Amino acid sequence: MSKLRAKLAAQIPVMRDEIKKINKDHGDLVISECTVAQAYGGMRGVKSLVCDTSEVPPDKGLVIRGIPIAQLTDKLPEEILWLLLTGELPKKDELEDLQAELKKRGKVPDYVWAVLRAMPPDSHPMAMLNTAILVMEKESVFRARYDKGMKKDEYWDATFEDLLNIVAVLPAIAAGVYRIRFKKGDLIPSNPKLDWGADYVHMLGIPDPTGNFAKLMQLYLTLHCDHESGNVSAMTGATVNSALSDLYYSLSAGLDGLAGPLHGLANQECLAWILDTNKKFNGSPTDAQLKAYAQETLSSGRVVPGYGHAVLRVTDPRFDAFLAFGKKYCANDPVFQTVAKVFDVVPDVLKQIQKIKDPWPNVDAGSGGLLYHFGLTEFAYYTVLFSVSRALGICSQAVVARGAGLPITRPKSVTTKWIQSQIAKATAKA
Ligand code: NMX
Ligand code: MLT
Repeated sequence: MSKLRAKLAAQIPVMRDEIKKINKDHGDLVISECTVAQAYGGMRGVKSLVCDTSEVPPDKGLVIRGIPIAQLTDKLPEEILWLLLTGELPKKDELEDLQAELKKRGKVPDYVWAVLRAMPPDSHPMAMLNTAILVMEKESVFRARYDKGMKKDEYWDATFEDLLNIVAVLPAIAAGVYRIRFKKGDLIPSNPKLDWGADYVHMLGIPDPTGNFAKLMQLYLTLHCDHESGNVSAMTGATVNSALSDLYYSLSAGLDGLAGPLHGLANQECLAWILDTNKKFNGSPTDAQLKAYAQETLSSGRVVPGYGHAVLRVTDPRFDAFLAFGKKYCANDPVFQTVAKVFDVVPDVLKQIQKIKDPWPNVDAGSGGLLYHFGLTEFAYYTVLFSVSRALGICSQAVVARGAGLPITRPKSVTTKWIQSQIAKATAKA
């Protein structure tokens, strides 16, 4: 038994009993309400999900198992995966055990490459990634065991098997998507000596003479790993998984949500906006030019990508981490300089618009300029990088949810007529 599985096998029954007791003793305690505006407004702020892998306090940003993300920026993604699942950082031997386990499972089935090569050459990289994950569904340990009558308290273990198998092959698949979609030549075989993130960098095949691109990717893969469970991709993945659709189905579905421009695709949109700005003004714009361009974007009915958030009310600490990286490694790059200038200028523009609740940058405002600097210039690919990292969170959330024995997700919808009848009743009483 791997060390991580052994740890989970010890923790999960305790967690399940704890949750049972909370429900039995305090199941009626009200923790949230839902107003009409929230029902029509994307359920913003309604506390109706439980997620133990991470939380996002609006005034702090991402906290993973009690540790703010700013304190985790030097960690490897494998360490983060262990932390998400168990609430602890792994010891050296535990980390090595997990890394060896992932290496053992790293062979991508040949049919995945056949499917990816058969896709239209102008397919979006996210459609390719999610198709590759979905086409591997036949490998699901969960489905195989379920078909043989697996018991409910074993669901987490089969989901964990799927997690390991998916996480192990994801870097090779994502690198393959890059090389096939952007015609970069042959696939590059995995290097068994490298850790998970470094191997991904190696398989992408982007020249990295200074080693700084690899450093950026380590940071990138750590920063994007999880963001509690109310965001579109996590909530979708969790909902699909709650129907006992296995992780191949649920991760692929969740990442379909990440491919939207208001969610993970904002990183692609954001870099496009920055490059347009530099093009329009023949290089880094002045503050006044930038302000006018942001206003023009807003008055044309578009969003300023990379800015705003449904939960955060401060600068995203993940953006801060990227900004600090850029200042250290590519301070003179004109694209990075524009990214930094947008941060100086745009929040004040957004603050003028009353309806915008968060004028500050989110994670997607900072990443693209850095990737571009280090030679990853195909920005339609950026959400795939986000996905490789976010798979750690979505898959961990599923293992924890199946461990907790959570039921199928099924909230109640109401009709507009019903809401009108409630309004009539409330008005009559007043
Ligand atoms: N530019 C222009 N308008 C904005 C922006 C922005 N950056 N942020 C919010 N608004 C608008 C929003 O569209 C809404 O307008 P309307 O009522 O006409 O529909 C209004 O302000 C109120 O929105 P909020 O309550 O502040 O934000 P909400 O929680 O609805 O949405 C986002 C959150 C993230 C979807 C929104 O801020 C946005 O569209 N930002 C730009 C896209 C982006 O960067 N997304 C990435 C999020 C992070 N991620 O990786 O997923
Ligand atoms: C994320 O990382 O998922 C985004 O910041 C979106 C969110 O949390 O709503």
